[in-house]
Amino acid sequence: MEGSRLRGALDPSGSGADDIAAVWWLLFFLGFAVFVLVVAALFVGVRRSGRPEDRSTSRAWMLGGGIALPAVVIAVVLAVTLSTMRSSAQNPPDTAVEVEVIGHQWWWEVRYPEHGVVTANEIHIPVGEPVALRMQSADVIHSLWVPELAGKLDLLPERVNTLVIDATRPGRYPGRCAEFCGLQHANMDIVVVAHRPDDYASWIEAQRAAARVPVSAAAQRGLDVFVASDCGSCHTIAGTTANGTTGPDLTHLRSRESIAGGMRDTTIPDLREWITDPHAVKPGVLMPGPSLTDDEIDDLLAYLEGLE
Ligand code: HEC
Ligand SMILES: [Cu+2]
Repeated sequence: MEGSRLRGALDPSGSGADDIAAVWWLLFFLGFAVFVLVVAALFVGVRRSGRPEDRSTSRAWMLGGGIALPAVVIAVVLAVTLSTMRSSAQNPPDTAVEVEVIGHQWWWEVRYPEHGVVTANEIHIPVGEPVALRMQSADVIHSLWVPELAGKLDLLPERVNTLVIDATRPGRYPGRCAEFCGLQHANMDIVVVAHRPDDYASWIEAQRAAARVPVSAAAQRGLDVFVASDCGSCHTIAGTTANGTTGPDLTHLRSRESIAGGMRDTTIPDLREWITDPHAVKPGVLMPGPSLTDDEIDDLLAYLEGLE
């Protein structure tokens, strides 16, 4: 739910989700028609009860309603489902925008190999263009589901699965991990942001840049803390010596809308809460617990605040 608009798979904004919604409505109306038919037959049966039975009519009902009708309904549903599955598994066109999505416990790494851009928990795409998501897992099986844009597809270790998505209108489309992947599976959200082409180009441009250099003494001390306390063994900040890849890239941390798979915002109070004790926010998280003094945390925040 966002605002007063009910959102989900039945409010599609992408071709993949359009096809799936069409199948859903077909199933719904077929099911409804069969239901009406059965209820009508029940009424007729009740009204006729006690009257002598006409064998040939009841045989016609049995053959028609019990065999022919279900066979036709199931054949139609099977054909439509198979053809939708086929079209949703089609290879992307050569012109598709290439994006790599890597599932981690419990966050999403998102890479744009053509631009050298790396981000987390957000996929930015140009509206109206096919986008090939090359998906893989760094650990266990995850599954990407953005109901308004496409169906689900698993992210497996050591195998790349491709999901082609497109967005027919600009906007933000929430998604989540749809395959139980451990303790914090429910806190592994993602958002697809579909931009107009110009906005997409400027987003890419901004993300390509190295991190802002510290502008205050506190921020400089924060960068030193970041490097000295080994944050950089798990996190990359482009333009610094921090180049770890087991945690989210923080180069443009504050350009994102959330941290920790959607659990908190990128505001300073939320970042403070996270850095002070990530396990209090997300129990089991694969980031070490508190080890910093209050002063170090202040300095770190002064530095992280500038990572826009
Ligand atoms: C052992 C690896 C590791 C170390 C060391 C580590 N982190 Fe993390 N960090 C992670 C992981 C993994 C996540 C993502 C957790 C999740 O969302 O489930 C994370 C998330 C974050 C986030 C939120 C980013 C986002 O987009 O969700 C920030 C900010 C952060 N870490 C800062 C730090 C700082 C500052 C330090 C040093 C004090 C540090 N980390 C040390 C692994 C690490
Ligand atoms: Cu997952």
